[in-house]
Amino acid sequence: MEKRTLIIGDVHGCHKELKKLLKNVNADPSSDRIVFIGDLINKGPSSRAVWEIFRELDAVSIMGNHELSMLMLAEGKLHKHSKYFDKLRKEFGSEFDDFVEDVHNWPLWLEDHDLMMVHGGLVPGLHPDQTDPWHLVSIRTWDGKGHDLKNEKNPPWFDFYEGDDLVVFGHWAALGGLDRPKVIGLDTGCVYGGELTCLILPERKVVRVKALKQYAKIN
Ligand SMILES: [Mn+2]
Repeated sequence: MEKRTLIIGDVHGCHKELKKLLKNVNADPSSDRIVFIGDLINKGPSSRAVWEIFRELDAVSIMGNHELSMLMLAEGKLHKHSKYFDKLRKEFGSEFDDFVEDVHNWPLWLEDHDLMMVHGGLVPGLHPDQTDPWHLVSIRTWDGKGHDLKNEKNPPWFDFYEGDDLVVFGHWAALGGLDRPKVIGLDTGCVYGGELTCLILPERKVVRVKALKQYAKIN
């Protein structure tokens, strides 16, 4: 049997729901390839518990906007106050440096045969290696220039997508998931009281678990 690839949507600290989802799909690190689509941290109950599960699974994760901001703050490349950053430092304590080092190695996208995984999405006409990392982790809509990536008056980035790869992304909880022949959205807003989603390839099966509660307000 072909090895399964399990791709998990935006967890945002929802460790209980993650455990349940992994159980429901019978995730097995010795036989499954397990990929997170990014934004494992912040907003929800425990970023650290999610990271610990992630490490036990020997999984890989794509960089999310929350991880990229955290890295830039940790490396002193971004100067702004972040309540998330202070909270992460406190929560991870002596493990914080290991956590940052781990995240530092996460890819901005993963391309594998006919599969492309990215947290936000693809800028029309550009391969990810030609794209600004911030755009990859945060794009929702496309204005033709890249100045405003989340104006819902503009069309979503995936309306422009004409490639052959199956693109799997997260980041856009308000969509409630997306299922098009060549584009699958996995953020179903667990931390906002929605669901946590896992896509199983190659069968293209979607498994969801309901959030135990609403942990944050959607913005
Ligand atoms: Mn995100």
